[in-house]
Amino acid sequence: MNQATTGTPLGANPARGDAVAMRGCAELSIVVPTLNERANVGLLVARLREALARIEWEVVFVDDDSKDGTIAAVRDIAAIDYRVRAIRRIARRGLAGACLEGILSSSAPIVAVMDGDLQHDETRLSAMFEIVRGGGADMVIASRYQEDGSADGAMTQLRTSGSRLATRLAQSLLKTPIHDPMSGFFMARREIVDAVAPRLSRQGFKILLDIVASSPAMRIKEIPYAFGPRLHGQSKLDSMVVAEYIGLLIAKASGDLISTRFLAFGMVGSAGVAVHLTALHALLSRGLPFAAAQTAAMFTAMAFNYSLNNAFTYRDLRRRGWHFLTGFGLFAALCSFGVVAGVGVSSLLYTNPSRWWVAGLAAAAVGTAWNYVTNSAITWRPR
Ligand SMILES: Nc1nc2c(ncn2[C@@H]2O[C@H](COP(=O)(O)OP(=O)(O)O)[C@@H](O)[C@H]2O)c(=O)[nH]1
Ligand SMILES: [Mg+2]
Repeated sequence: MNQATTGTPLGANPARGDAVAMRGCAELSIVVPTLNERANVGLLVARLREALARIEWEVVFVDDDSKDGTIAAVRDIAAIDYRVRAIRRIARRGLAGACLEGILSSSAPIVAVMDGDLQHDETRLSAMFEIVRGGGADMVIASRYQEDGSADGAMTQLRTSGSRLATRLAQSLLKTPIHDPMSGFFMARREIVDAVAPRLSRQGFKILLDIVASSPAMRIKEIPYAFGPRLHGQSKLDSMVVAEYIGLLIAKASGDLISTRFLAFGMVGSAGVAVHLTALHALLSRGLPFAAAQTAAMFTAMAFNYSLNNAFTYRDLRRRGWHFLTGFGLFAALCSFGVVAGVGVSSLLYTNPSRWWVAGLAAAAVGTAWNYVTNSAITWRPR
């Protein structure tokens, strides 16, 4: 029996005594990524209750298995407030991926992302909501750098300059007119995110930039806010975030041809070549026979590449403990095939001795592509 014949929501049959839940989903889903924010979540929910008194809202905390018991704190609040939900992610890291997962887990027609550390001014949410609901924009960004907005209370001089530089880079590379493409505080119509979700990077910090770059026809408005100081806990922004950010810019500027991960993999590979040559030189100068020196240098470079890739390139899928060791076995085996494939291609191309470098470059490209594709699919496959 369907809705047309029963006049009730799909699947429910009152004649059979089914209960019909008539409460629809919220009008606004707020996604809050958290990593060790136990001391902040209760206060944030209290502030949301006050700021959103006239809106049907829900909040989804997406926690990357914080060690400080953040998820337990969220569940305590959820036990008394049905609008509070929790997602606990295990063995995964990454702000962008957490935000995306939270958005995709929710159903409200309008979604927002904000930090869990009280640095984002929740009193701006209702104004943002009115703009999106009223059709004034597809997305509203709460911006730190408009006339009345400020970041004075929260950032050190170095971070302010770094953030401004990153903003300029984003603006010129992506040709985005927005003032604060680095903001982590925004709201959008659900369809906007749904449409581009499969293409968004799950690594890194900057999901907003990624959504904006992937949705050229979107109508955006910015409203100012004061970026407040962190009350409890510590910032998780580290130097890797800067590297990931540059990777994201290059990925977007190349129309997603070059992914952040591939770029990192390539950079680690280039550093590995230097390690290989240094080790080879050192071992040869100690009088080791060439074959032995070459084998030892190769393993040193592989161990170096594997460890660096595990720590940075695939930091969100990092292998630990016993899995670290088995992963090295996989990596070494796959890369050995990469050498064979590279040598095969270069011998096919090596027809003219004066163009030796063409064959050499082709070997490096084929080897790198093989290593990247197979190791992404096997050694660091998403678990
Ligand atoms: N789920 C999840 N949340 C994160 C991660 N890194 C940071 N966060 C959260 O993202 C928000 C912004 O991070 P924060 O360290 O305050 O960045 P900052 O304000 O730029 O210094 C906070 O709510 C953090 O708890 C992560 O890897 N996973
Ligand atoms: Mg913060």
